Amino acid sequence: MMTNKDWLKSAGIPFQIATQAPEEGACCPIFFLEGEKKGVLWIHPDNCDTQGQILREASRLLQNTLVPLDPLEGLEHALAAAVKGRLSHVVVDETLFDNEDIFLEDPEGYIRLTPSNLRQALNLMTKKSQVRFIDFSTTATSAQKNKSRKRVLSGIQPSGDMTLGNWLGAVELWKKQIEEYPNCYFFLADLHSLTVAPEPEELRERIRKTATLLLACGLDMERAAMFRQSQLGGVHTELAWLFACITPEGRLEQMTQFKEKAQKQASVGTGLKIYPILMAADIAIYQSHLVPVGDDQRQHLELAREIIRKFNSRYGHTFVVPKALVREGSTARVMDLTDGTKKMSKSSTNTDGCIYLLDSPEDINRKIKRAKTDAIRDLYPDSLERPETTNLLGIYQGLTGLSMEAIIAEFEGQGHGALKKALTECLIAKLEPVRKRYAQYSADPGYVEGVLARGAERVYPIAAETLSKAKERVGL
Ligand code: AQP
Repeated sequence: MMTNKDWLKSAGIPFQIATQAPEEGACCPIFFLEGEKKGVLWIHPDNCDTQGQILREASRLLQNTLVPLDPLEGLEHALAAAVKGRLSHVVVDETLFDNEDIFLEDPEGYIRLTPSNLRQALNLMTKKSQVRFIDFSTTATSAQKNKSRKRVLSGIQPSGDMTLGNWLGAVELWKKQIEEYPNCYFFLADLHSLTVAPEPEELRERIRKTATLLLACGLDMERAAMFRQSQLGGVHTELAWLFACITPEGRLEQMTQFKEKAQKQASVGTGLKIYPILMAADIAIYQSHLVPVGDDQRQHLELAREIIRKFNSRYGHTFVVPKALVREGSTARVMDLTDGTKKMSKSSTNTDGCIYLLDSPEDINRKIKRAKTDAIRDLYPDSLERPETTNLLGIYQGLTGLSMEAIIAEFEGQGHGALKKALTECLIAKLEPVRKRYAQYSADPGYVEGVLARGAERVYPIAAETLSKAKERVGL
């Protein structure tokens, strides 16, 4: 019987036999789909837990036949069947091409292919079967493997006072990541915040305030690293230039955030448009695997993945292709209290629509009291018809961790007044320790500076190494 190696050899596809077993979870499993039609699915090991999506895709491709999913050991059945033209479909997870090496289990050991070898093999299959590429990895699942190797990176712009949106949508998620991953890097996107043209003194103060507030939120920066984007001698911007040279301008104009922010500015700086390129560089320079972001940043992250993949395919594998970690549920996008269709934003001019983390109990009370609602007495979420009520319920859910059913039951027959009262009490109680810790850290600016300096020192070697590799790849 023809083995994997025989087949690859006869097809003229270069491969290597790995002498050592790849690290755990690095082998690419293959699923054989047996329905009315037959197919093969190649999935990146990291994405195997997205079984629901895999099954949906498989059923769709196999024209809605119910598909049992059986892991296959080894490649030979799949390859042999494909060669003989017995497979109607080959479905390949695009994420496979993001790795420097692809490992396949073989009865005699491990076969190591490069992404271009895999492409060659697939090209041969195309002659007999329909080959489709599907990206199973746009967002990471909670069951990420090899956490100790994964780098988590996220940032925040010091473009105003931090809001409840930043807190529930990002910082609370960061706290969890620090507990789970030993390599978490958080940075102040001070270069990005120049896109809204702040006054220099104001920017300096906001940088100080944001760093202090992040510590006050309880982020353990002894375990994670916190630093300023502009602190590292230009490595972020230099990589951004390499990326700018391969990014089509038209993609930048499609970004929703650019369109929204450009509308608010009398004169639009180029920085606002190329913001996502700098973001791609921020992520790629640390070889980041996971990027926790609020729902509003999902589009930028998709573009970052596109840019990084383009660089990898043009110049050879250089960067890890990152995945978004988006907070699920109601707090993925916290909305403005006075307009439930607008995101709560720290740079918003309507301060009544935002709860800031340093708001006094009186401010919180006043803002929640004035928050827009509707005339329907019963409380239930409906984001299209009742965006403001949905937002208040969602914030309450984010703060209490209760299920929506439990919240609806809690306020049954009571209306918005009762919800607002409970929400106000909860917000005051949750933000009080943040305000206290903020006062403590503010009294010790040297400590905050020290955290930033240590963070920069920790991440700089990674950034410098990545940049020099990227420069070498492009011919510099
Ligand atoms: N309203 C929100 N709901 C959920 N998540 C949010 N984030 C921001 N607003 C919300 C998340 O907070 C992180 C840091 O955001 P950023 O500073 O990088 O920029 P942003 O997304 O543009 O946040 P703002 O507050 O709206 O800032 P400005 O007003 O300067 O544009 C990100 O992970 C973001 O998703």
